[in-house]
Amino acid sequence: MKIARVTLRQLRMRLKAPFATSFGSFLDKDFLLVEVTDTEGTSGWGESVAFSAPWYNEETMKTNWHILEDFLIPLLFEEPIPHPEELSARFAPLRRNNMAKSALEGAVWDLYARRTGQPLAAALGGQKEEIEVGISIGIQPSIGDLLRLIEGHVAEGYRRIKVKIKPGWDTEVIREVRRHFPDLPLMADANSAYSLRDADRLKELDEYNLMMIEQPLAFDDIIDHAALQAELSTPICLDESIHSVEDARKAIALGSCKIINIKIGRVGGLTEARRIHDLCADRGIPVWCGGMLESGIGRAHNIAITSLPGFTLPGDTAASFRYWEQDIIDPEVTVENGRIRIPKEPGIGYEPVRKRIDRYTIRSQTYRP
Ligand code: OSB
Ligand code: MG
Repeated sequence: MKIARVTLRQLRMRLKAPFATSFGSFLDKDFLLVEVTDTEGTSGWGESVAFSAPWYNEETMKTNWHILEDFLIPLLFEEPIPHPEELSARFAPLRRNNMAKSALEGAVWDLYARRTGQPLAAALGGQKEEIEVGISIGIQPSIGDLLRLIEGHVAEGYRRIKVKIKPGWDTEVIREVRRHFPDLPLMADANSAYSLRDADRLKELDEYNLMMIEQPLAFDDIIDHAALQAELSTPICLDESIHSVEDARKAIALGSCKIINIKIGRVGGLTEARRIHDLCADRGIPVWCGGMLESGIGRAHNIAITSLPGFTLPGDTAASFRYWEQDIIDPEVTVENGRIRIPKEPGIGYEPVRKRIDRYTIRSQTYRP
């Protein structure tokens, strides 16, 4: 593949409802889309999952723009791309900035899949016809609000419910959820809100038969998580702490987690996400695909990677309808009975709708070799 141009767009889309985590709340979502077009006029699309502020990790939409414009896009233009798998090595001399790398790499994967006439899922080696998904629910004003939301999402068919927790919104909340939904596949995500000093409080969660507790301790830690996992019967799942297959290998070796949440953006792209999947499959560590409140384009990439066999637990890829009045892809992502059908069309399998994308675009620029 020879790339003729790359277009970066900054979009702003309003969520249907604010989404609150232990580190902050989202309503307007600013993010970047990447469109790569080859010399034959075929386009591929990627999404950066970096937020507008560095509260999940150190990247932001603006640092992504800078890294893409000044470093990654020039590297893309340097030489033709025989296969998207080769980009991770081409980008490796640049430290981290994984979400920027992933946005561009994802666009090239989509382009490659379209050019070769296969769904992105198949191009990655995925064989599932459909995937099972859960849903992540933000921190609510009251436990009553949370219970009502859970009831609705259970009725919609979601396969498991994830509840965000933080100090002051944890054991009592989980106890009430469990009391109302005794058999619900349930998990909690702390987004790094605790430290080892809270071990006793976290141990109380062992009573509620959670599938896992996600990233209880610091965003950059795997040592304390190992100490905590030794004390907990609930499996720990790492999110923020895992940026690469090497991080995953070390965390597994230390016993820092029993499950890994794979986010394509956090690990630098589809190729690295697949490497982590392969390692975990080899070590008997179940994985699932996390979410970053993506638009349809990022969502489509999540669906494609989840088609790999080691994604045995339901991920956070909920329907477009849950987040957006109108998504920017056609068709939108729909969930039936907690399942999403893997599209059969070439590439990401959902068509980006330019008219809608234009409506949400607040800045754009095109780069050529
Ligand atoms: O930790 O998984 C997370 C949303 C924003 C930032 C971090 C996380 C989340 C979610 C929502 O849990 C996942 C989604 O619905 O896209
Ligand atoms: Mg998380």
